[in-house]
Amino acid sequence: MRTQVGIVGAGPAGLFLALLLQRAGIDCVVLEAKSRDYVESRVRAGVLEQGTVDLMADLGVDARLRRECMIDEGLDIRFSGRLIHLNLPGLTGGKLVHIYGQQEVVKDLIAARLASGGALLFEAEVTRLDNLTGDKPTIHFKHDGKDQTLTCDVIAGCDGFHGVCRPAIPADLLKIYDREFPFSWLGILSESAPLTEMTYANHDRGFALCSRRSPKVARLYVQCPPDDDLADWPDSRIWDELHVRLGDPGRSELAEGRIFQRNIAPVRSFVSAPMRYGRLFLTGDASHIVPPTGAKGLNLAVADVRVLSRALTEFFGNGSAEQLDRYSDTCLRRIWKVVRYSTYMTMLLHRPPDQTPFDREIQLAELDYIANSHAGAVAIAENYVGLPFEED
Ligand code: RFL
Ligand code: PHB
Repeated sequence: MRTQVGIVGAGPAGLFLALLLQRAGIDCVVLEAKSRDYVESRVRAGVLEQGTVDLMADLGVDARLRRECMIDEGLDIRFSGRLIHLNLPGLTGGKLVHIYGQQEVVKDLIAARLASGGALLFEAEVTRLDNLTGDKPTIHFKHDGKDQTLTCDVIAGCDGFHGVCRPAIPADLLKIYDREFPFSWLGILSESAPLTEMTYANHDRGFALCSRRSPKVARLYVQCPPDDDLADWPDSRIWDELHVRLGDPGRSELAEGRIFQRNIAPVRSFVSAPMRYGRLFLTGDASHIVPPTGAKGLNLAVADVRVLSRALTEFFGNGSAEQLDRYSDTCLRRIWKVVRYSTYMTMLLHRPPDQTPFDREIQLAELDYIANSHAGAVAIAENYVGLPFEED
């Protein structure tokens, strides 16, 4: 097999890239290790920045999003019995976010790719990359029980944090920045009405968050110790912690319902740079992870592929590698700002086990400052709705 761009991974990064390249008339093949059913039902993000929604509109894949998404104009932070309400349009000149599950985005992108006849192979696990510094890099993968190869002009590594593309870059050429926080997130989906606003809580017992997927489905998270597993968290314990941490000790505000999905995810900031090695370009979680407190991972993956698709359009259009050569630096400027914001929100809202009384007072003073400062409120709101694209 041969193609212009071999895309490893059919998460948001790989799928958005495939649709962008297809629109530019560039041939590409997407190889995904898991089954279609598996990737379409993987529950993760929910908050889409305007830039992500605009890109879906631009690609003509926003019809279901328009019908089913929820528009979020506010963000609440509860702490010490107090409430900070951030009115997003008021603080950002009219911007807001859309709530629409990542797996719904993924379903819409897969449907569009397959409807157009574009190549997208499921259960095609990439095992090895070859010849990355030559002009015909090769992908080795297993599909239908056979070892196969895909010869490309360029490879896009969109295979997430545990993929094979980042490890294909010689370790001595990568600078790794890694910060694992001493807590995880237990996340659930529940058949119950969510709170009316997106609500983050900093409580003495730890962080909690109430988001939603529909008026009848709540997406809820609580901070837990990093080595906890789901067996440590029977339903009653989850609800007890949610009520207390979200400031509902009388259990009258937050409705309970059947929990139909649950998982525990680590909280970490990770960046590997540069995002390029020869003809291999990394995007999204393959190259960086941000703590979920900022709700940015998917949006950052989309920002990377916007830059990469433009650079590849120039490269295949007139042979110029100028934008490709700047790809890593262009992306990393946004990435570090998003890592900064996500780390800031994480440290503002969680209770690390080793938090000193001094650190706790600083945290509460910061929340008090935001509650009373327009500048403090704007700084959160403008990052939450998504920073502008400087390269535009
Ligand atoms: P993905 O989604 O991990 O997709 C990578 C794909 O590559 C495949 N793959 C391979 N395919 C072929 N061969 C191999 N050898 C392969 N190895 C791997 C995988 O099967 C997979 O299909 O990465 P991508 O596309 O970069 O997308 C990144 C996002 O998924 C991620 O950043 C977000 O989910 C992060 N995130 C959030 N982001 C937001 O923008 N807003 C949010 O509200 C938000 N909430 C979250 C989150 C992540 C969370 N978890 C689970 C860590 C909430 C949580 C709890
Ligand atoms: C979600 O809806 O899954 C969600 C919302 C806000 C976050 C993270 C995840 O910060």
